[in-house]
Amino acid sequence: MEKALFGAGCFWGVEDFFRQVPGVADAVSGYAGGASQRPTYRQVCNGDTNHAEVVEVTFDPAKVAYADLVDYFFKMHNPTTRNRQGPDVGTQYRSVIFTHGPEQARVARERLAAAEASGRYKSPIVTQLEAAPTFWPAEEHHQRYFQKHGGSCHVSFADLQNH
Ligand code: MHO
Repeated sequence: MEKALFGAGCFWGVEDFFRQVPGVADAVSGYAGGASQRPTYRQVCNGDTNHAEVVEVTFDPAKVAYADLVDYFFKMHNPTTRNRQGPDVGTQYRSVIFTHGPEQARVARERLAAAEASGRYKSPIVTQLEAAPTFWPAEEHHQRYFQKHGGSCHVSFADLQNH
């Protein structure tokens, strides 16, 4: 199993999306990229810590390639709005790929360039690529949030298949 770490806005929707991708064993909502240890949702929401809402994806590389996950990442959110995803505004909603090692970094750079070249977006991609820092899992009530409560905030995996 390998891990991928993505920030693409509100983690409820990012987690829900990646759980549905074949080859993904687990997706956990959490925080990364800020200054403090063991941040809470409230601290991250206030924007004081500079953590991003992120999702740690555990996947079987024999079933789904990291490059495919990165392609899904670009398609399931808007990578052209800086520190904003739809109605959610703030640095915690930034578009970011935290990479584990040079090979993931190379693939992420390459797929970002391909997304940019696709002509899919009207504005330049602002997604940040950074080496993965510590991942802090979010509080239990933020895990599987949409399974527990219903709702959505990103394109669904099913809808993406029909495009
Ligand atoms: N607009 C969303 C953001 C939640 S997300 C976990 C809400 O507060 O309902 O940041």
